Amino acid sequence: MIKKVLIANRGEIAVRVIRTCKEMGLKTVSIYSEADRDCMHVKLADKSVCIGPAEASKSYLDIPRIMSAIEVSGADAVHPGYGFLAENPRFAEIVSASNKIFIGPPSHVLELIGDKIRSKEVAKKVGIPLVPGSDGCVDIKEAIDTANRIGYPVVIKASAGGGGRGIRVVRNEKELREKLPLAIEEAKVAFGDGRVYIEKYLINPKHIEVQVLADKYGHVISLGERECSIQRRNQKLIEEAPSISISEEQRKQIEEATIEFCRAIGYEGAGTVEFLMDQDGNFYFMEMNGRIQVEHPVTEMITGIDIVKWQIKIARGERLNIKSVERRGFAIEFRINAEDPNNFMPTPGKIEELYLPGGFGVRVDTHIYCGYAVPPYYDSLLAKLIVWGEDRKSVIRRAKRALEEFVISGQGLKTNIDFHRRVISTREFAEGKHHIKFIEEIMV
Ligand code: MV4
Repeated sequence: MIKKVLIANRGEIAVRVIRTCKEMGLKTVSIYSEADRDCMHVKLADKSVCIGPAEASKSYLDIPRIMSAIEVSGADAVHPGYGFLAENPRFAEIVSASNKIFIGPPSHVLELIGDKIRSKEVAKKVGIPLVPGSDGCVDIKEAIDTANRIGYPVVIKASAGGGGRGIRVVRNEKELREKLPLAIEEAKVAFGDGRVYIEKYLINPKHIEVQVLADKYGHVISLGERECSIQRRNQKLIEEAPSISISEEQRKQIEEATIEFCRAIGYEGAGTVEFLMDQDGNFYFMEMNGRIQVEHPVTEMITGIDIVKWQIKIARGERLNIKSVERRGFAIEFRINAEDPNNFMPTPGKIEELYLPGGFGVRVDTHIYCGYAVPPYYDSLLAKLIVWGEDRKSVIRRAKRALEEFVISGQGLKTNIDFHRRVISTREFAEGKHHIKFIEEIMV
């Protein structure tokens, strides 16, 4: 049974989770650092525990402090949100060993999907296409042999990396000889695991991911794909569902591949399988993410399914009794960041004026309010604007309208609201021709 949930996170996702807990009749406990006393998640929860100083390593990332907060508050479950400890197998294990419920996949599953080499082995075994590359981890000799076989450019990836961390592109053998030892060293330092592998580097692919729910009894369902190609330096900026770049046939294929993968690893909870699609429309498995994602609302908007609610239901042992998932219309999410639109540097500061957009088909997930001071210690996400429309043309029109209504201002505070308006006004975006290098190459 779950009666009281501790939310081991901050910002908009903590608020998002608290809202669903309340609707389910569950008590909520929030945790906060000394920099977050005035945060919305602290105000909304039934109870709050200060867990330490501003630095994340001494607060939101500090497992003993969070375990103490769970103990003193009497919470019986923990929702980790995204980032921080969300995919940390050790945290999941400690929570379970303390007879508390971790709202997420089991520790051993997090361990497996955190290991990109093992994940790719499973994907290969169940017949999911992989980018041509090395068979597992490589030393310098195997790396050169692989690159000669598949052709340059190739990409070096850290097995313990993911989400764009620990990736290096190399264009010839000389570069490979230089960069492979650096990549191994860097992976050892960053992840405590120096294993790296090689893949053919895809030119201007699209990033497409599939959202799943899986219960404890082997039922896995797909909630459809999201297209997340509008990003900069591995920070997604705009996500949408469904993708307008794939056919019904391709959709069926990636959804089936995703379900096969989740079955093979005994996945539990909400999760996402990431693919890259090359310019000829071929799909390749990249990795699986075992958390609620920032962009989950676009899937909620087209399916009407509350993904956080299902995370909790699955964690308390309920069966996935969703017969079929209807999908209706199109949804787009814009990440509104406190950043300078020219150099993308964070611009923390106090919010002095705030007008949120609203109206039919508009959802805003945010923790900010007038008078709130955005602290410099954490990520710069201020709000997510999610817009729904019957077809893609109308969702873009509605998005323009909602972005125009959106006002956030304050001393020194800048946002990327106008940048979003420029992106969705491009022909490439309208036609769905954007790819992962769109911002760097076209929006300069
Ligand atoms: C790639 C790639 C090109 N070729 N793999 C970065 C995130 C990680 N999940 C996979 N990533 C990439 N893998 C091959 N073989 C380009 C990227 C990539 C990327 C992918 C999705 C979204 C944004 C990206 C930004 C830079 C690089």
